[in-house]
Amino acid sequence: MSEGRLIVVSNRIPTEAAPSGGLVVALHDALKERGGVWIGNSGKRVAPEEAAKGLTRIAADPYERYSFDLTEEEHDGFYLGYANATLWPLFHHRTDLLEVDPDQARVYREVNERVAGLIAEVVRPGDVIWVHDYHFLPLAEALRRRGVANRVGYFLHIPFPNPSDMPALPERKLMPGWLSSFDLIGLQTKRDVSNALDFLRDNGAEILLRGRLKLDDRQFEVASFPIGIDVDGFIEAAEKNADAGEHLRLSPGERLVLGVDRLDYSKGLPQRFAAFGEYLSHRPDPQVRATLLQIAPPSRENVEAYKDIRQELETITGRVNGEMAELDWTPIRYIRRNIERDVLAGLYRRGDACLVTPLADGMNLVAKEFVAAQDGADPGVLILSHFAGAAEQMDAALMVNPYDPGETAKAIDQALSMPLHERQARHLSLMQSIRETDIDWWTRTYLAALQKPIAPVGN
Ligand code: ADQ
Repeated sequence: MSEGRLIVVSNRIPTEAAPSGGLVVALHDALKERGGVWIGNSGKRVAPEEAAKGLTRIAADPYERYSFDLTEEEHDGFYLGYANATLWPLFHHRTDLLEVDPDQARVYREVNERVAGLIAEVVRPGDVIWVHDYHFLPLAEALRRRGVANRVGYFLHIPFPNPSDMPALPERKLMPGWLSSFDLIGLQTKRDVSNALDFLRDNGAEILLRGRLKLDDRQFEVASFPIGIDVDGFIEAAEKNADAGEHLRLSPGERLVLGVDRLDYSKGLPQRFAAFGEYLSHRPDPQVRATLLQIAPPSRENVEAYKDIRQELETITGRVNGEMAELDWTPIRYIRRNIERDVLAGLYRRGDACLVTPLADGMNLVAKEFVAAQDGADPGVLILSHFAGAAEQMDAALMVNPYDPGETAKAIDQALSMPLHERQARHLSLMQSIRETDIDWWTRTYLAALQKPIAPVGN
């Protein structure tokens, strides 16, 4: 086991002394424990002279945090452009939305070069570097070019693309070199691993052992590490905030179906709203009142493909509510802002069902949070898309094809009429699965694999 520090690189860096949010807290704990450095984007946009100044130390204790700023051009080309208008759609199987823009691709690579230069200044022999997500695909290659020989790991939070979609990316020829410059590529699911292996094999990599590859002179590994949540922390928050549902002023007997997502076309929201409308029109007992509470704060509003989805959702909400609402009942309630985590935990607990119906999703932590927040004596039911990474582990959920509103509508009916013993049995099984790979398991297992020196296989 290496004695060096842990250096975490992620797009955004938490600025508060005690950050919140599952992933951020897990990385915070790992850094606190072994000492280290976190490097990320401040979120500030500055003039080029200002950005060129490099890293700003924003905290020194219990570990060092450094941020870098982006210029306006970098924010547009690196973040809004290549990361979110090219890679995001490609990796979520939406090549129809993919933007091709050579300037954005250039800026993406330039930012990665600049960040590699900043890391090279702080790294010491023995340190291990852990890079997060699709913003930094070329980072290890840029580090290697600067002579950084440390262990460098990568974790991709979103799905690995289907190899058959890869030709839509003009920079696809660079991808094998980007990936093979890391020592360990962590992916969410087995399906992602199999896509990555297929792609790398088709592009000249030799598979030495399961998960161990060789490309040119480099050996590296690819494996799945399904991300989890802080299960006990979430249970505690849900219990403490069990009265959060009272704010909703539901009428007696009214059923609550929840949806919680960033407003993103990958989350299948229009299909979900249509399915809920279909459930209401066909429900066997018209006396049953169910409300869909959808919490969906906007994200990446400056990316073209995100503009239509908001409009589309407002139209469906208007249609369903227009047809179904009563004086004292609004079937779809759509909240477009962030809700405090603790309140969210309490709302989950009040939910009779939760719709997690993405068209593509790396993992989806909402599915795990909803399960953790339930009262085991009278739990709500998780309705889960086959296309969420979480589906590989959470097979005791009601599984649906999110493209089929009829099937999802039936699942809503089944969830809301499910006998207590079945709800309890499903919940117990789901709790087991989220405990097995919780967030501590994830950081520990990933870091153990990253630190393990690999003995070269073959020649
Ligand atoms: P996301 O696409 O952001 O994450 P998800 O995994 O569901 O998706 O995580 C969202 C987080 O934000 C959850 O913790 C949720 O509670 C919180 N959240 C969502 N809406 C909120 C709201 N209105 N108010 C407050 N909090 C809200 C990416 C990948 C996922 C992968 C994660 C982690 O796209 O597939 O699971 O990273 O690896």
